[in-house]
Amino acid sequence: MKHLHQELVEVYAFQSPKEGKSYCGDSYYFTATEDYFLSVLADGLGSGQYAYEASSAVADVVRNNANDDVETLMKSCNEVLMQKRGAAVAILKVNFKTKEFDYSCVGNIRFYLYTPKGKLIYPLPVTGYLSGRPQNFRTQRFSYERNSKFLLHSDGFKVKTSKSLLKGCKAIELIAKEMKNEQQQSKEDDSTCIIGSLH
Ligand SMILES: [Mn+2]
Repeated sequence: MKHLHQELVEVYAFQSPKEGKSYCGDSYYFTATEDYFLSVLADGLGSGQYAYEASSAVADVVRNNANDDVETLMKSCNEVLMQKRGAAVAILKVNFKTKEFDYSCVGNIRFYLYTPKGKLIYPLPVTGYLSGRPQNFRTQRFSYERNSKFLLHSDGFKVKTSKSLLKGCKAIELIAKEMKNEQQQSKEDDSTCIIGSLH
């Protein structure tokens, strides 16, 4: 599992390829500074090498332009997918100072955030996928409270208990481990899960 731990954010991520594939068609990236946490998850269309090439190009664009805002990053992701297989793309950027986050998604990637009081924030994606064609985005801004937990996952990630795990008060490390163990049984699609808590 990949792990990032800073004063204001802790994140775990894990992924697995579709059964029999050497490439995972999902790619992700995350980083944190003093001011923000940024994460992208991309699910390349189909599976295998060409799905990987599309999704990893998206992850690279976000890595190389981490200071951009979410709307600008989504546009850059769309551009890089021209001449490639398309991808579902979700970008999350958390502003630690204002305690707000921006989120935008095109395609079948899911995001949930639970506040410690149990309020659920669940922005719906724009349907479709990015492929370099002109595209409208729906970038939304929400506020969050300290100790909110979030989950960002591709459609291949299927864990029945994820919502109840997030709502509970277990440490994020334990939740990530439980989800990973439950996940290992299903390999019908590339699967990626990014789970974190905001402090
Ligand atoms: Mn998928």
